[in-house]
Amino acid sequence: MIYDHKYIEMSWQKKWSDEEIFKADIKEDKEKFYCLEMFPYPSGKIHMGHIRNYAIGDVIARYKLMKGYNILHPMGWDAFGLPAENAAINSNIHPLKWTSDNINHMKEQLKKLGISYDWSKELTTYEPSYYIWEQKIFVEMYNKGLVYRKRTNVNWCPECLTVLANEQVEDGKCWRCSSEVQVQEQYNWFFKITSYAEELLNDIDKLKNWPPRVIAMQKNWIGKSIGTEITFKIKESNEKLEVFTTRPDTICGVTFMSLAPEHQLAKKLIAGTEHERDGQHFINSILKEDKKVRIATDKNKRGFFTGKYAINPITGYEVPIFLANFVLLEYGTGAVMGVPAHDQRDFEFASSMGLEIKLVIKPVDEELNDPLDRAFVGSGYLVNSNQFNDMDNKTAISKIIEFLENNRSGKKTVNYKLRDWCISRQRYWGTPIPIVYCENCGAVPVSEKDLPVILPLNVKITGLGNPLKRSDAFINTLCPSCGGIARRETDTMDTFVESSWYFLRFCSGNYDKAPFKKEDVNYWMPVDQYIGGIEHAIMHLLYSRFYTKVLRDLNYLDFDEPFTSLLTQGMVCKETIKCPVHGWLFPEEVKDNKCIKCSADVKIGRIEKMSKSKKNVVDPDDIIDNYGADTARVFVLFAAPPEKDLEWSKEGIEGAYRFLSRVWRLIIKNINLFVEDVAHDEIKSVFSKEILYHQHSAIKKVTEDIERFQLNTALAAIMEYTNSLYLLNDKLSNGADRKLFVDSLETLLKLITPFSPHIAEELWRLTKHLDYLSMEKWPEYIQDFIKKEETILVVQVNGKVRSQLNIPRNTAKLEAMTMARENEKIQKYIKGKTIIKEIYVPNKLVNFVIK
Ligand code: ANZ
Ligand code: ZN
Repeated sequence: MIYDHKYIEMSWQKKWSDEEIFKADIKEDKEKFYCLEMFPYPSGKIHMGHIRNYAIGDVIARYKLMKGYNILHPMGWDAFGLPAENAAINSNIHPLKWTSDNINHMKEQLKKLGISYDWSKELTTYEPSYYIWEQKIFVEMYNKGLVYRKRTNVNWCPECLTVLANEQVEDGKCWRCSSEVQVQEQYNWFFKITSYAEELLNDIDKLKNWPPRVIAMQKNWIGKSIGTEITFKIKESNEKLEVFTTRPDTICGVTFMSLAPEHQLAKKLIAGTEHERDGQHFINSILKEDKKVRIATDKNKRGFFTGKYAINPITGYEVPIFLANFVLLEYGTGAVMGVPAHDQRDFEFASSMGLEIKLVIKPVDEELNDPLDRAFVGSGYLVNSNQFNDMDNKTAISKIIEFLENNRSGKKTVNYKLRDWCISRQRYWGTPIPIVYCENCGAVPVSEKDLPVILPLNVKITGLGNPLKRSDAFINTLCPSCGGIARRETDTMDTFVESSWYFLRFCSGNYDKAPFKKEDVNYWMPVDQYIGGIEHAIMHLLYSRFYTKVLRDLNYLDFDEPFTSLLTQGMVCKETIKCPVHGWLFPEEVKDNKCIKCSADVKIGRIEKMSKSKKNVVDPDDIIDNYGADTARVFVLFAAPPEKDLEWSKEGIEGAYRFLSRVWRLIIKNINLFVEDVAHDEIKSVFSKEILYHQHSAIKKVTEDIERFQLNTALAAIMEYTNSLYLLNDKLSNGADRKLFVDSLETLLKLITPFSPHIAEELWRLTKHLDYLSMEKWPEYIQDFIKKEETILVVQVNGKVRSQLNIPRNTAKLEAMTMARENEKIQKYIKGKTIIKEIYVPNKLVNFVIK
């Protein structure tokens, strides 16, 4: 009987699906386990990264199922978003058709992997039955004051004709199309995520099973900072300048002020002065700079003197006010008091502008260069600071705050780097924002009974602007409040909104009375294991955490955090080939290490993340066709621990296939043992104990490794176990041992089930089992069988007994000899001598012959 993976995989996928064995239902008497992989964007085809993500998830889901948990393991489609619209522009296919075709294809591919999904809960975010609830929640958030509309400077991509979130701007370029991002002022809708900043930060403590790296990224993004807001009067003006500082102790060292060029005071300060034109020019030039570059310490500081002065509330000194590129509008108050002696950016700015550098903190046991060659940022005591002189700077902070508060020119504050979430997109293929604009009433949310606001399918997508703006049928409506003529909002929601709650919707399948049932989410949530890429470490996870808290406050659910445990899997990489003339090449474009186009020597070997542009992708379909899904799964799981990058190799695939074939042959050649009727005698023989030893050691190792997500070493242990079974197989004799051996073969099949479920099920059925192996109980190990019996090893030197050691029975020769040689007593005899012969009798004796 040969291992016919194609037939086996097809037939088991059909059985599992026909009998719905992975269908999830609430069972109050059972402990639940919600296993979730980040749902994919239906871009067209499954890639190796998906296979890895889903294979890892499936091992965990199937393992927990066998451990007796009630499992929820769903799958769906993050189906709104730009690529569909771009496909419409480029190939004139409707986004709906493009996306749904992709979904159908990818679903076929996914089904061929044999993942234990409950497909009955499948969801697709472009369905009105999904986004209706998103719109309802939007309205509820609006009514609660968690949504607002504001005119802001936004990052505008001139290519995609859309606003980009800060996170979507990379090096001043659009993350999608790499065009230069522009700054534009326009109305946008925001979710008030900042009102949850403190809770989002504090609740990180509840995320015990999240990777430390992701936790650090979340904390950083929220960016809490405790400081002081100080008010400086502006000379000969009624205006005031508010700054945010974490170092009020340095206030007497302020020698200039700097303002974000976008600050509302910037234009006012220069208006009507001789500086106006140059200042405006300066402002425009800064707006184009990338914000990350602006605040970097090593980048050129640029400033523009406004001609105005600010007055220090403590010293009364007057200092010049600048507009400066390194001050950002979004942080603090958008204005900074410049203390060049104690802040490196200010130091660089002052140095390049020729401004005064005034030392106000001196270290206790260190001499500073005079003049300073860089800012002194350490602690010390105050100098040049009037009544605060000689105080240590920690004390001075509270004293200065006290002084400022008494004089109404300052107060303690907390600042967060986190900004409100801009959720509007000037795009067609998304959830319509359920707002109408009425001449009398202004912006009014759509009434609940009129939801969903359906995205019209009948529109022309030309690539220019938002097609909804040209759809009269969509735009024209009546005001829900006064019944007058009104126009619909044409912005749609950021697709991150859909992915902020899909995991909740899964709990109630396709429920049509509400986004989900409270009792369902309270049973299934939080997700016990979430698995996905590190690229979602910030936005998606933060937004989902925020949305969960909002829904809690809207009384939809009773918990605070959506994901108990998070695993971020590494990338799938492969060697690349590069021609000095033609760039990246496919393997077919190379012959004898030369480019077939130009015969130049190519460079082979740089390992890169698989990507179409680098021509190093592998099509999962080919592997599944040629080797089978089980092989593909075993390969990706064995080649690296889940969180590390994985390097593709053909040898690896072939190795995985050989391993599965070995398992296949082992069972097939013993198939008759499974029907033999032998008594289960007492376990007495040494051989029986050996079988049990290997069996239970394997159970222990594989179980513990899966629990720790060491899926690669779990597989290594299974491979080792398979080898042991082959060796034991040759020594099989009496009836009792045969029974035990059958049992240990069954254990092997159970252990491989989460990794390669199809072959496991097939062999289970071939060995006369009628139930699904996928539903069998996970084996438990018995500690007693793993303990190795001890034996006394006599150690001689030149034939005389010099020591005796207790060692585990059947210790390998090398190990036994090492223990004997390193024994203290023996060392006395052999140290400095040459061993000319070593005699070894297993389990009994070692003799060193020395000279
Ligand atoms: C004066 C000062 C003196 C400062 C000193 C630091 C050291 P964190 O810790 O990240 O919260 N700052 C404030 N608002 C800013 C903005 N909009 N753009 C750029 N920089 C801004 O940083 C707080 C410090 O960053 C503040 O404290 C301010 O500089 C600067 F010896 O004020 B400091
Ligand atoms: Zn109205």
